[in-house]
Amino acid sequence: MTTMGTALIYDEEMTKYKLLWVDPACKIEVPERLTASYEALVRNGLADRCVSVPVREATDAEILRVHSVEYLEAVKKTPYMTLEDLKEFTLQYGDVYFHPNIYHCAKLAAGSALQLVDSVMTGKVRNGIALVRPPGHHSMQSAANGFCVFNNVAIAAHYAKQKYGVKRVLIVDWDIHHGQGVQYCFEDDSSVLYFSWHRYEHQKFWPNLRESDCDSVGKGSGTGFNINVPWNKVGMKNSDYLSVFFHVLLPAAYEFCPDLVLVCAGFDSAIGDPEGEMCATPDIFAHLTHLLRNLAGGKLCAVLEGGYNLTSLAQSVCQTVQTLLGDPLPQLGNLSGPCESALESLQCVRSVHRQYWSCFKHAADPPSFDISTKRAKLAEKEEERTEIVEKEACVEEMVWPEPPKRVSPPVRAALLLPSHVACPERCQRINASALDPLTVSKVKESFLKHGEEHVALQTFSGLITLLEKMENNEICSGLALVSDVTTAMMFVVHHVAAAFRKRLLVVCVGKGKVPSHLTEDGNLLVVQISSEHTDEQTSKYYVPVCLKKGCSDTAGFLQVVFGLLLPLAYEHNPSLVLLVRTAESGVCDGMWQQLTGMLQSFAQGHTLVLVQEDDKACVIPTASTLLGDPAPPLEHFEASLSEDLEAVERLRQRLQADWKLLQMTAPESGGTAEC
Ligand code: Q7Y
Ligand code: ZN
Repeated sequence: MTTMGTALIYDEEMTKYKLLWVDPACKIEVPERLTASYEALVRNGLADRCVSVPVREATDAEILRVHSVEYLEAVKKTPYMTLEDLKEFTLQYGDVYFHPNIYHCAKLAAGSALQLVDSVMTGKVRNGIALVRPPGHHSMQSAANGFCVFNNVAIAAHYAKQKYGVKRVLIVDWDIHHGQGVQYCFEDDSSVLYFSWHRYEHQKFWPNLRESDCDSVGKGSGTGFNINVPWNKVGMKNSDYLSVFFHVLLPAAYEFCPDLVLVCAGFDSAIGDPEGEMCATPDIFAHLTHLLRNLAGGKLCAVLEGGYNLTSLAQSVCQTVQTLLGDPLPQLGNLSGPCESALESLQCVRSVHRQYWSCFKHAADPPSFDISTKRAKLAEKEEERTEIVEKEACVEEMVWPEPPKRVSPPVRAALLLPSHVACPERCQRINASALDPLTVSKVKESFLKHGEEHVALQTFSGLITLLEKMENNEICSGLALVSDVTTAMMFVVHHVAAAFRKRLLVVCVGKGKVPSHLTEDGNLLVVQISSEHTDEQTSKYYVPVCLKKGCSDTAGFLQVVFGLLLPLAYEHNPSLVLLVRTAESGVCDGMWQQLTGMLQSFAQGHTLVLVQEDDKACVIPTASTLLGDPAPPLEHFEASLSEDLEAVERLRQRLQADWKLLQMTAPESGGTAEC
């Protein structure tokens, strides 16, 4: 596969409608939302790097897959209405406004989503984003709602199924509002998994629906295919969002195994937004996008929904697009654990879904306190009005640093290979340079077995070159095919500690000795996944995971990746990742590529992969992933052994006191969660 692009759909026409009368609820939905986003993409040189795809109008037939004839016919009349008629027409719906040009724009918005689906499904591009107005996710079969006229993403999901025979569509709605329109549309449909997180505050936040709570799981054959995560407090942070991805969305999404991912990409969930009042920073969207990038072979279509702070919106859009383009991810610093309220939500969602998804089979019971009591209690407190006013004032003044520029090193992947192994396309071959005499003597002393000196010295020198080039940001990632992977790993760990004092994450796949004795200073975190039982350890920096069936157990492996590895790695925040595949690791290429891809979330993509020489068949797939190609989708897999899941769960419980991102249950207080 050659490098494939990212589609960008934008048309100025969609800025050509606005609110024509006074309505405080609607005044935030302005044309500048689109121009600010697009101009930021242009300013950062991102628009130029995308494939520009033209808009089109959705046809009546396409719109009618989701909406009723009566509703479509009614909206069709709005271009001819007087101002008074438009106001009158608007009144029958909630939190939306009409304008003589909005019908045209709504057809373009839906059509943009369809153009995006076409571009991705025909392979013209790998992924893409559509910057559209009006948004879509609140609009229902026969009603406009929440600034939405036609349900762009729902229409796109139907279209993908019908035109391309897509069997399973995942819709990720990271907008801060519940896309009830999407939920209603696919409630009884098991071919569409709808995930939404949303500000809820025990039903006190708009649209105040009982069915936005986490116990709305879908109906009929669609039962289990609707996942709602309510946020019951404002001020949620990056850690809260990531926790929900690790412990809810990603396990379910991988088990669902979508052929296409659609994102209701609303950015009112970002800091500074007057609607969301959350505190997640724009760079979180780089990570959310990346974490979805290896589903469905990378086929991802993001369609703009909300986002009302123009600065926050524009930054978030840029972060999303830059990840779609495959640029290295920004490091997310100082992550804490999820707050107590987020933990309550996590626990509720996982417990209601444990009967539908095998990844949640061992989820804890729901929190012991009665949620409905809590809701009632909250309803009593009516002095909350003043509190809300204060909060809004605070949001106005919200400031956050602009995300730093994400720079791509000139070389994406550099390879250290024995001369008889060909270097794959698009990669750079690294030649070992001469080592200085001091290093040579040190290396000889500590690492060399007798008789292999020449080969090993060359390897070590090559590894040092790779590390230095990464340190200088000349290359992004490296892959070394070595004759003794264990020694090479020990060498790299020692060298990194001595020369760079970096925070290092070592992920070792397969059996063998690991540098577990070097973890005292907190700079080194070692996670080993193998079929080998290791004695119970007490260090928080050495995490040996045993899977009975080894790394070929896809479900077990994913449980480890989402439940342990990613949370640990995000919290450790390494500046270098060392990924090691020992001989006979048993890991299949598909899983290995998923792992390699996901680990590029860290250290601005600086990953050094070590592979045993006789495993040379994996050089091409590994290099492809390091170059940014999405991993192929995993084939259907069996649920993993109960005893493995229980062992992973025990490990998680042991570690969660030290690593807060591993937490997925609320403390047994039943009290008032504070954020
Ligand atoms: C719809 C939206 C779509 C609270 C007032 C309630 C609700 C406005 C609808 C929002 N301050 N306003 O943003 S993504
Ligand atoms: Zn929204």
